[in-house]
Amino acid sequence: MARNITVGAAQMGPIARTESRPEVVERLIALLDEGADRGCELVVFPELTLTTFFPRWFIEDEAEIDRWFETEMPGPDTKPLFERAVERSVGFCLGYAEIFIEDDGTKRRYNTQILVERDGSVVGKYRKVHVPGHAHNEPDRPFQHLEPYYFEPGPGGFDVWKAFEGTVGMAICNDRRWSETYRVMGLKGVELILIGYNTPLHYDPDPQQNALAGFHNHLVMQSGAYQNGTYVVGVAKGGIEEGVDSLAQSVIIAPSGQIKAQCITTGDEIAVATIDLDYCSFYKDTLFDFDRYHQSQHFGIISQQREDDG
Ligand code: CDT
Repeated sequence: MARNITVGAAQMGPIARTESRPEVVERLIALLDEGADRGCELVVFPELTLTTFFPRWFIEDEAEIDRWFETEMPGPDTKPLFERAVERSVGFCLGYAEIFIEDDGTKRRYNTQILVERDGSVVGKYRKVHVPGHAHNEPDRPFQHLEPYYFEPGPGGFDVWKAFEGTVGMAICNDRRWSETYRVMGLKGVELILIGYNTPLHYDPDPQQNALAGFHNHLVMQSGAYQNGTYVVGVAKGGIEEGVDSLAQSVIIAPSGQIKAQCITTGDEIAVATIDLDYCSFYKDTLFDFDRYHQSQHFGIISQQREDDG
């Protein structure tokens, strides 16, 4: 028995600051169509897919900030993507900036990703937990990375959903560097983790890491896949966007840790692979059989450390 599903890593090239949502959605639909033509049942888009990576600018005016965020999904601009997905019977995963209003009126901003089934229904929403960069204006940097200024960490942690004939989880960009991200979903039986990313090739706090950006990107996702017996799809918004060069190299990784498909450009491109979700069990039922071998009693510190540090 095999549980085959064809997935596409729908990498995007740069999005200009002036590019409108409808223009971006046209690009997404073109990628979705190519994926559908190549047999995809699920297409994965990057982090903050709908706009340029706006956290590189310090914006003070609240109305101007709000313009980078979505208040509904689908909204008028994203509806055509949902409609085309239903027409082509292709599911998708989409990253965007979300404004969420609590019942008491509190306004929250998250870096969010949703999983949409082939019938257009939203089956899961994930809000980025690890929010990297700096919270204050630092105009002397070559460019800024103000995610903590714009987003609060998602309160929901790492969930998994029954979808696409398997168990699917999500993470966003910096989350992929933390082994706990994968392990929490691994303990919940994840078989396919979908990750969008925007990773500048220049890391200002320690530029000696710049040359290793591509290596580290694959290192963390391949390890996460192997150590948890799961597929990982990592999808970039790459290329030179508003003067900032970002990593591309989007990939589909097998539970063995091997790369099954990879984008070769830094622009809009889809890498496609047919994956057998049953293949996860070769790792989940052997070396990484958590029920038999995982010694969770030694790992309490992982969840206590933040509280202990105050
Ligand atoms: N978007 C995102 O999370 N990027 C980070 C780099 C930020 S460096 C301040 C990443 O881990 O790729």
